This record gives sequence, C-alpha cells and structure tokens, in this order.
Amino acid sequence: MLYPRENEVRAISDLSGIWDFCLGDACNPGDTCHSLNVFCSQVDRIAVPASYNDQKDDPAYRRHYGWAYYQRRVTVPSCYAGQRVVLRFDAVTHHARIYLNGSLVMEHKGGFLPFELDVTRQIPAGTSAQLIVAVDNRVNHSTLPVGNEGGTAFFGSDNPGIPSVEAAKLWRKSQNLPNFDFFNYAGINRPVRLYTTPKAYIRDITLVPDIRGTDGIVAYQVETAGEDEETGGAVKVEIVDAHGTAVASAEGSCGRIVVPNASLWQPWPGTPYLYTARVTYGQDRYEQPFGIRTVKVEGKQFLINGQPFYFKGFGKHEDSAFHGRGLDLCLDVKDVNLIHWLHANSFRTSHYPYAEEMYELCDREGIVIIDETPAVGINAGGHCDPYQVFSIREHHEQVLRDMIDRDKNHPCVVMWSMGNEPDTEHFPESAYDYWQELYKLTHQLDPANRPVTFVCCQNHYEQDLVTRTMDVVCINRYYGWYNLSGDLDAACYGLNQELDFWEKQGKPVMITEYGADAVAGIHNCVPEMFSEEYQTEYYERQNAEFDKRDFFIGEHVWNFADFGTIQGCMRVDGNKKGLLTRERRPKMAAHYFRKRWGQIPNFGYKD
Ligand code: BDP
Repeated sequence: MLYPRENEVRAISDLSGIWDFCLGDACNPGDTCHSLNVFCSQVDRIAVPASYNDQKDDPAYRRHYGWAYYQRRVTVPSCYAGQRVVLRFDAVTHHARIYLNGSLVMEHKGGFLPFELDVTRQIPAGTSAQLIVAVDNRVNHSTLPVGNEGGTAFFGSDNPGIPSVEAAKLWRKSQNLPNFDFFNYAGINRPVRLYTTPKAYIRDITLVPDIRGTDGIVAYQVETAGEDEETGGAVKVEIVDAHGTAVASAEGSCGRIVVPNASLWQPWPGTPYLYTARVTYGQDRYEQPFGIRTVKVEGKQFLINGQPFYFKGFGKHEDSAFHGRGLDLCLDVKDVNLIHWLHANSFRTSHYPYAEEMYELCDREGIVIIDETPAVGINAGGHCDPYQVFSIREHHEQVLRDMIDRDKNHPCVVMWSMGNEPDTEHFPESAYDYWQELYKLTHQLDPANRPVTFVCCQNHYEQDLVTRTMDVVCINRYYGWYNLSGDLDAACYGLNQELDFWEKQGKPVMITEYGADAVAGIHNCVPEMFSEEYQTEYYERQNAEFDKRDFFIGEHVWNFADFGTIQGCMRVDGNKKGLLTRERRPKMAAHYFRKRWGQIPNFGYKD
C-alpha cells in the first residue's frame, strides 16, 4: 500500500487534531453507531494521533478494557470534485469499526498496519459527514499480539498462593491481561488522512534493486486501477538521483531499469543514497524513494552490498510519556540522533511494525531495520499447545502480507521477523509445522526475497526444531538476569555452552535481546542487580564472549529506552532495561556502548 504523498495531482487533508471521545460500550458497535452525544453520558476531548490511556489521569482511561469511540466531522472540499477520495487510517489499535453518518462502512483487525476506504461516493465533494471510529483494545487468543482476556495470565503472575479462587477470578476479569511485556496502549495511534488521486490511479509500486558491476538494476512493477482504466494511458517510470537529475527511464507497467554507475544505499556512517522513482500514469503521479543495495545471507555472514555486516543496536518500542504508542515525530528524530550518538547502526521494530514515518527517516539516515510483525505472545508457558489452541493463523498470514506490502520498498528494511518468542520447546513439532509454512510464505511474499527470521526465547535450544531453520538465528537471552541471576561468571558459562551448540549449526547468529533492568541513579561499588554498574558489567562480560565467535553477527540490546508495561511485581514503573531512561537520558551502559560501538565497524568486524 502506498504511503500518502502530496504532489501536483494528489492532495491530502490531515484529520489530526482534537476529537470527541468516550469510553465504554453504551453503543453496541454493530451496523450502526450514531452521535456520541446521544449514547455517551460524558463526551471528552482526545488528541489524535495518540493513545488515549495517558491523556487523562483517570484509572478508567489507563485501565480501559473494551470499546472506545472517537468522533469528528470530515469535510471533502469542493475542489476535490472529480477526484477519487480515500480515507486512510495508518494504525488503530487493535480492532476498528468505521462509521460514516451512523452506518458501518469498514472493519479492520490488527493495531499496527494501515487500512483505507474509498469514500468518493459516501462523502461527495463539497459535503461533510460524521465520522465515528470505534476501537476495541481487547487482546485474546485470536489477536496479535496475544492476550489472555478472562483467562490465565501466562505472562507474569497469576496470583500464586491465593487460596481464594473467587479472588483470582475477580482479578482476571477486571483486566485486559496481555501475554506480552509492554503496556497495551490503544486508540488511534497514527494519523488519519483523506487523500485524493485521479480516477484512474497508481495503486501500488514495487521496486527491487540489484547491483551488477557498477550499475544498479531496478526491477519494477506498477499496479494501476480505477475508473477509465483503459484510457489511463501508459505507465512511465523515471529514476531521478538525489540532485533531481533523471538518470534512467522506462515505459510499461513492469520491467527492468539500468542505473549506470549507481550510488549505493549504505548504512550510516556510509552514505544512505536515495533515488526516486517518478511514476506517471494518465493524470496520476507518484514519487517513490528507494535505495540501491543488496541483502543476502551467505554461509555464516549477513551481507549488505556484498560485505559482511555487524548489527549494533537494540530492540525498541514506540513508547513515550502522554503519547503512549502514538506517533511522535519529534521523538523519532531524537531517537535516530541518539542511535547515531551511540554509534549504533540498527534496530528491530519489536514487537510490531512501527509508523511509516520512522522507516522513511531510517531510509534517509542509514539506519538498518529488522521489521517485526505483532506476533508476540504465542506461548502458553507449556500449559497448552498454542498452535492448536490459539486461532491466530489466518490473521498472522494477513499481517505478514500487509507488513511486506507496506514496507517492501524501504532500503532500511533488511530482514523480516515473523514474530517474537513463541513457544518452540514444549510442542516442537507443532511449532515447526507452523513456522515453516509461514517462513515459506514470507519468502514468497517479499518480491526482494529478503532474509526471514523469527526471534526465539530462552529455551531448551536442543529441543527447539525451528530456530535453527531460520536464515539468521536470532536469540533472546537473559543469562545473569532472569536465570543465574546476579552471577555473571555462571551467566558467561551458560552462554558459552549455548554458543558452542550454535557454532555447530553453521548459521549466522545474533542476539536480538539481552539485558538487565537498571533504575537510573542506583549505584553500587559491588555491582548488584538493578544498579547501573550491574547493567554495564553484564554487557561488558557478555560482549567479550560474543567477540570470540566468528559466526556471531550482531548484538541488539534490550532495550533502547525504558518503557511502559502493566503493573506487576517484576516491574518498577515499567521495564527499566533501557540504555536510556524513558526521557532519553543516558545510563552508564549507554556511555559504555557508545565507546564500544565507536570501535566496531559496520563491515568486516568478524573477518
Ligand atoms: C523478553 C521479551 C520482551 C521483554 C523482555 C523483558 O521479548 O518483550 O520486555 O523479555 O523481560 O522475553 O525485559
């Protein structure tokens, strides 16, 4: 799906702003849903885009569990007459029903990917309509991420030691129990826009770059659609360099274009050179930025432009004060600048696809991304086989499809992660069947056929049949934190035993999570858990082990910054494993990594 861009023939009306809002299920979100002022006892104001949870200091907002309603009027200006008008939602978390003038016009499941609706007929140019967005934040065994609505809390405590079954039931019923470790921020988290296209329009563009000698080869495909399609005319593609000079062109809806003496997209501090594909079709125009670079796994190496790359970076979250998971462009720019400051080169979009603006920024800034679906929490701690019990399969395929469709043209995206920490040890055969099929599908879906992985949790790695079959083995490990707690000698011993196992598999391996909570400001002469000293030493010791292994292709710290979670006896006002605080102030470990990563080149570190 193309990102909305304004140009000489396409217009955008941004619907960000302060909308009307109410919580609850006073309106049954069925086929009709009329004015909030009729069915809500209290209509509040809410900022869009942003999560609603922290916009009012009210437990009802913070802990809300179920439907919530957003409302505003939408006007299609008369100057849009004769155009196709589309209403686009970048992300509504997790389940949305869209009503225009009281009638249900669209429904969408999944909280992190865009969806859109042609409203040309519903809202004729020069008129307006009432828009209501009903949002459901419940997570259960059919959603991604997975939750435990009304059931057992697989994640964290389920009130062990409580003799009263009734009390435990009450506790479970009152909450929207996530099966994941990040606060379940909900609402209209990303922009809502109206955009126009001509009636015959460019529906999608796919660009697959390759390198031959000093030339770039771009295989392209342009999908067109709409009324008057026949008369839309020929598709033309012009490749424009960073100075705005046309360097190559082609006609027809698919083909190959040679870019002579191409400048490559290189990760920072190399130059992330971007070209633009200027596509025209009849009246329509669209400019798609892209980079010329290759990505490949060969033996035990991950090659970008044919050179062995070393991942230095983090798992992140979209998470900040007040906004929750809402788009915050200022924070995105700040984070990318902090990534540069740390001499890091990459991050994983743990645990869901991020806002499109972040990928565009990373394309421009040369930050490498491992792009992850929201498939987190496919794990029942061994109580049951999640692959049999959870009804997620179809939805999982859908999010893979939509994520790749949305992100396929970004040079910053170098690998797909199908999910995070599923159960692969209690039901290894079941897990194998599930992930192998998705692995094949992911390869088929990506026109550029990038490497595919999933991220495996600390487990009996010898029993796990899936992780070893991925293009890159991605492991999350907490030696010295959740296990062998506080003892870094034992932790390094355990880690090395496991690395010996991986060495024999002949695959590239990276750590996609490792970390220790550190509450900023807690210091100790003897490094003990939760102190900044322990967090730093934890990393120093384990990194020294990674450095000895030539098949080890990267280190992603957990986490870039402290982030919000549900309450629980394991969390002190959120997860404190950040190198930075939630306000983006560095802890001791950030200074340590800045020094370390400043000495590790992007390419050839393990040669
Ligand atoms: C890992 C999860 C991550 C958690 C982290 C932790 O992938 O989402 O936040 O543990 O416990 O298992 O800090």
